[in-house]
Amino acid sequence: MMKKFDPEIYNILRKEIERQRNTIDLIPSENIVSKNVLKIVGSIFTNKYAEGYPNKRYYGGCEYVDMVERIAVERACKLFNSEHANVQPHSGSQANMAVYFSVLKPGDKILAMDIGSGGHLTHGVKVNFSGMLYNAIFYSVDRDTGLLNYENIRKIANREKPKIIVCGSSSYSRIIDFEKFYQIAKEVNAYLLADIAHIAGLIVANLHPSPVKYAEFVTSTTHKTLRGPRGGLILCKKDFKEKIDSMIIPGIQGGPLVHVIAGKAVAFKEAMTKKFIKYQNQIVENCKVLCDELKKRGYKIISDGTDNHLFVVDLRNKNITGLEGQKLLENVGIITNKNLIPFDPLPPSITSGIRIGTPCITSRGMKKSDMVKIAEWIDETIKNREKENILKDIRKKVRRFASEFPIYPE
Ligand code: DSN
Repeated sequence: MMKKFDPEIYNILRKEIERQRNTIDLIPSENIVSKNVLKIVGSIFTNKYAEGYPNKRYYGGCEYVDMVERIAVERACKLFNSEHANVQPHSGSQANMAVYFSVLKPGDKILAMDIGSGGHLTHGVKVNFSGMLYNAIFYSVDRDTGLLNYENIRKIANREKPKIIVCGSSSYSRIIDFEKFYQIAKEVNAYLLADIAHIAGLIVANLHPSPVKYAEFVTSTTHKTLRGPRGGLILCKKDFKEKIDSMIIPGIQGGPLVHVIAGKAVAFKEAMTKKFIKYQNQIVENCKVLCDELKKRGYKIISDGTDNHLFVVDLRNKNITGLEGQKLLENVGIITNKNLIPFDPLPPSITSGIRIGTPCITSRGMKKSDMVKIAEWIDETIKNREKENILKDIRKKVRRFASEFPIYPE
């Protein structure tokens, strides 16, 4: 039907399906959802307006929507052992915005990780609302080790007395000590916001410590390691329940995306299974192998390794920029993203690094032995960047290899 009515969009969709099938996706923030999540997100729940919360809606006809949202909230609380959950944020950015708007006034001080070290746009970057509205100051990773230096963070916090401390990262490949962040926040009487967008799945599987018992606020997306639909989530202590809920609606959002909330509920249920725990373990194992294989081939990794689902490669010793690396790899069907390295001399549009992660390829069923092949193709591509005949051969191999793995996991 779609093919007949709108061949233009239909054909683009076919092409995107082929692209996803025939490439190796190493972007750590991407994943592929289960058939169940895909189905419910494409369901008639998309038709319903439901501004408000269960039993307190501005629209009639919400009896089933109420059931879905209640289940999603209950499952999120159970999964993360949280006192309260709000499942309505459309994205991680809106989740962070709701937290800031709940407890900060314009001009208040935020202390967060700088973007080169792995912080996110919404952690106070100047061009983002968080940097425009608030006085953002930053901590970085240690220049020599690429690791968080908690003593240094403590010093900055004591000197600057921020109103909120933000921890959590989009490209830090090591364990984050949330307890230490909590101690620092308490010392300076700051709120603690832990943004676990990247590591939420790992936390569920106990492969990374959880910040939930420490931080007043925990925000996340639901589509990265958590492998749910594209969306956001806020977990908070019950004392902040009213503030957070009323900041999401009517504060910064209108009607919730009910079809996405239903998808979140299904994804949370999936995340409670043994299969999910096994999947998370495989992500981390794959990531370590891929990282080690690249190191063996002379690649410099920020912090010299990984404890989680991602790592950042410093490409300077290979004499290419992040942008060039991303393009070269994309040309053979390996999808990565250029990424700032700590203290990067190059701007974010070019960068000196690329970020690599394994959530997506692990969802497709790739295992440790496949990581060796992928590392070899990455290296061969970068080494032979001017030899079109070799690149052509790699492109063919990547395509054949990738197409054997499903893009619709059960
Ligand atoms: N864009 C996400 C990522 O790639 O990490 C963060 O929002």
